[in-house]
Amino acid sequence: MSTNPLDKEKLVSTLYDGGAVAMRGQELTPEEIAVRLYKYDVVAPLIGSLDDVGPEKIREYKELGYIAVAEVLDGERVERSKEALMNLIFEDAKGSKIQFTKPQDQLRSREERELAVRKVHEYVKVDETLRNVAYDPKLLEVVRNILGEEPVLVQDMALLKPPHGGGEKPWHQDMAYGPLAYDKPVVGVWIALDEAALDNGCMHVVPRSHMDGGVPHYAVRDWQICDTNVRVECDVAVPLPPGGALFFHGMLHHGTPPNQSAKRRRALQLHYACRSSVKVKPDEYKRIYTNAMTDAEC
Ligand SMILES: O=C(O)CCC(=O)C(=O)O
Repeated sequence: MSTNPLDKEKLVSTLYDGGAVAMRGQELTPEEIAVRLYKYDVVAPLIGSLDDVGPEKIREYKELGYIAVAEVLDGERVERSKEALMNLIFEDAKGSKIQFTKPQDQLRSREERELAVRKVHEYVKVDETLRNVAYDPKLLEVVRNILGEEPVLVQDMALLKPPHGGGEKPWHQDMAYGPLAYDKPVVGVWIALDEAALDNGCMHVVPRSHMDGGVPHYAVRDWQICDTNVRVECDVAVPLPPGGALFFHGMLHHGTPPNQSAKRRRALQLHYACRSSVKVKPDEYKRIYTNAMTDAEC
């Protein structure tokens, strides 16, 4: 791959502030991405429910960097959460933020509008149903046991990967994104609202990769780990039923392949930090998560 053409100082401050950055463009087709950058033969086991997440499962989280739970939300809460999300997209965003992949004036039908939404964020402050998911006492208890102290919700988003071409989220560490760059680990909770399966872009993880600490990210197809630095051979896929959730360490290498199926793939993603955490300073962020100091190329 070619040298990053972006101004490094500007890139680092934009990323640290949570802004979008210009990417180099697509060099692989979605089909190539799906087969070359992901594996589908090893699948994570599921723990039944949040009640089953005892000390042994917390130890497993610490060792592997993740655990997956089959039922975090029951069927009724899944339906209500999807309805709440669709109301934000179609009725009234109420101050939440919606990211479209196409200009809105080109979206003529309801279906076109829904399929063009990639992300809805900051919904917790405006929607009660979704707020109740983020502050679910049993979910918070698991996060508290993982962190070993009181969790603080620091980010809430919904990620929609539409049928027939919803794009990949390349391999990355969540803490490499400025708003999550804290001095202590953050915990991500990714909750499937539709079934997240091998063919519609479920989560994929590299077990134990959180132990590597922060690694440099590059502006390629997204803010991501260089494709050649991903241990694809260790990929474990995490298919989930609706209402199932992945709890994962903020430095775990993870990604999602494109959705080439005819099915929707909608998910909520919540991030929690320790109450005592502080953000790393921009220079520290630059040293850990970028190549600005080493000039190592992707
Ligand atoms: O839901 C997805 O496709 C990817 C989610 C993710 O890893 C992220 O946004 O950090």
